[in-house]
Amino acid sequence: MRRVAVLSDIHGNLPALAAALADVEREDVDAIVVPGDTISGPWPVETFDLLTRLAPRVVMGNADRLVLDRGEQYGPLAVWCADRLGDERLAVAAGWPLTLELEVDGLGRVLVCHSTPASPDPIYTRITPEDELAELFGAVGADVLLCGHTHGQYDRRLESGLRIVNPGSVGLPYEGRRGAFWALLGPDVEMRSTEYDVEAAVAAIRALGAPVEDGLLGYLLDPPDPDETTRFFESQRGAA
Ligand SMILES: [Mn+2]
Repeated sequence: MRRVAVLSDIHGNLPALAAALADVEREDVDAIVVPGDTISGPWPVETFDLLTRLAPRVVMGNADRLVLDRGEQYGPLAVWCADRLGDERLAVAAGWPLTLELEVDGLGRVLVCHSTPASPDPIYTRITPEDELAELFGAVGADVLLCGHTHGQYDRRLESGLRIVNPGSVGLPYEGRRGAFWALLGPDVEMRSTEYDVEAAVAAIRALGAPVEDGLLGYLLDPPDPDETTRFFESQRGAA
């Protein structure tokens, strides 16, 4: 493929997705790739249906898995989303793979997953030591590992030659500034962000009555600093 738009960690944030897609439309892409955490959030149905019309290539995220499992460990949101999505959409989501592969001009073989090829759960960051990454991943038979999960953009080349690209989060970025964050692949990696009206989105989420925690709405309005977030995630690694 020549040019690919990557929209990760949308987390059911429809206004953010719509804003990013308006930018994507101007880029003449061959495909849209979604590295997971798509349907857990305030607009699960609208997000799913809007994406479905664009026929993206989607992988399973940990929060998607939680919706499918109707898990309650992080509050009522997963069950609320599952109830709204209904059986047909959930059956499609249940078929999302853990990994997918594509070939992108200028980048080579790209392996897409939410966290690691084996699991959408592990936390690692742009500063995780390379020997620990090697333990997490094993051998990755690709030139680029395209992931999501930690909601911050980075593009890291390991000594092994593997390049790890995280496009950040469309729906819940930890970038220290507001926006919908995404990336364009091919022939290089271009990190992008699209502004949208976050105040209006948060007001709409409150009006919906979606059981989104106040803390998450606070992150939308006042996005966490990326370096602090990275240090926090590093402190949590292995703790789960
Ligand atoms: Mn995730």
